[in-house]
Amino acid sequence: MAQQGKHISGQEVATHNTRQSCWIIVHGIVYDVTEFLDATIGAPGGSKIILKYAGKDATFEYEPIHPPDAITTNLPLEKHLGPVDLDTVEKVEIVITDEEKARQERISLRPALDEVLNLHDFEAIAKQVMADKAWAYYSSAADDEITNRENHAAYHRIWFRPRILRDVTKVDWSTTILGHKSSMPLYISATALGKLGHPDGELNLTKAAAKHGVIQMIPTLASCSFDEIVDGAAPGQVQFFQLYVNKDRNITKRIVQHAEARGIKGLFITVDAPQLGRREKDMRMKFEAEDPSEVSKAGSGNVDRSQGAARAISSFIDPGLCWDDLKWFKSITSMPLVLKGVQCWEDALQAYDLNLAGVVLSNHGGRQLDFARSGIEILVEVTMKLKEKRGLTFPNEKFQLYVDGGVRRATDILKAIALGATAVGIGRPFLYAFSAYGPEGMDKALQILQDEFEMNMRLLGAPTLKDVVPSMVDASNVHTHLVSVPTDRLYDSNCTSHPVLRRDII
Ligand code: 173
Repeated sequence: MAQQGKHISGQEVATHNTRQSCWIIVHGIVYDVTEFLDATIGAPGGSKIILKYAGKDATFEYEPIHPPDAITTNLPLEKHLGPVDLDTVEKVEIVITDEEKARQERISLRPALDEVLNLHDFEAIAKQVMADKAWAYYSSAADDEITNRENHAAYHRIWFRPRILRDVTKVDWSTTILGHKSSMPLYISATALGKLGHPDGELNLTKAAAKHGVIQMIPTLASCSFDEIVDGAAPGQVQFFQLYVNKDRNITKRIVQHAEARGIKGLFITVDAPQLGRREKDMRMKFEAEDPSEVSKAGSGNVDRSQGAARAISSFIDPGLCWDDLKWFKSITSMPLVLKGVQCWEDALQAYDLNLAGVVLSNHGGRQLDFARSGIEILVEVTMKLKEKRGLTFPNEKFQLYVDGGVRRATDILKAIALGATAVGIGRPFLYAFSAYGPEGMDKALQILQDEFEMNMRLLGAPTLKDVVPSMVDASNVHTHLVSVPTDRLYDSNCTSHPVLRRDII
């Protein structure tokens, strides 16, 4: 053990390179992570990735994924062994693989940002230029990815009934969400691990949100720390917070009260993830990245090969969370409470009866239960039943309905507004925008949506969002699940991408 005030030598750290005694260096500090290897909060990739860096400097691997304070807050103080003498630390060789060189080449060949015309384009380009691991994590969805496809497909079953000869010289698509101004009826939904796509991670979203006057929902599992994201906001910028509820309610209480103290204006409690879904693309990526020699060298007998990035860091989430807990939430915070991941009218009604501020009708971007219905389909039954049971009409100031999943166009959003949503959440498209083009990409994504709103409001004959009413859409087919599926993505590009099965690389 190092003495107080003295730097630990790289040679000493290097001797602690096994599962029995595992030290790592992050940002010049030595940590004893031996007990951490089996702990519930592991790194993406599990103990395997930590063991790869046993006795070495892990900063390079740690940096893109974790908030700077993740290790310091999760590891007991006595395991913080002190500063290392960096001159004596063997440099971790960063090997630039052929694959990475090819990726850099593809980045240099990206279309100019001017050529990006819609949010789909960002996805196609991100697929080409993102690191494999990052693409697999962001794009993957549960099981056969049927719900993931359905989320967007459901919007194709809703058609417009535009009105004519209305004065649409001026159109205004601004609104309020939980009482806060938003330039568009959308918010940036919470998505984990922003630094996988770009070194500035979630701050790309914060900055663009400020510029365009939209609200960002900060995720529990951001790569930037919560405070960095709040500090990155402009004066008066409104932010919400998405919460994963920890088994240790004291941790949850601390997080929630800190969020409120820092000015967060709404708490979105995720209720659709008592266990994380199987995202096989993500899981398979980890499996392929396995280097058996490294693992056996590090003396590990029980490497968990089945984890993807998400599953590996999600075990703190409490599967015991239930309706009774909501009273407790009300006792610890006065932020408006919204349930994120409601999937039927019965649960929406219960949330209303508990005086919550609203619900997000969502299946978690198709990443949880496959064959869960799309948010837009659920919206139709929720508005109908809440009218029938409680006489409510929507949009409703007191109990707001939000929808997320599959939103790619302002027309999608206008359909949701016509059917009673206050706003929609958008997640993946913004990740793709900043992964492909950094902050300018995110700015462009929001500008595209602004432009689409302007045109579509005019073509719909709706000067304001109040004029976007149920009779402007035909949603009579929304519950019809018979849709043609152009290609089976799981078969075409997921299962068959395993090296043993792969004939050609797409
Ligand atoms: O969808 C996700 O990937 C997600 O919500 C999550 C949950 C836990 C850890 C990382 C991501």
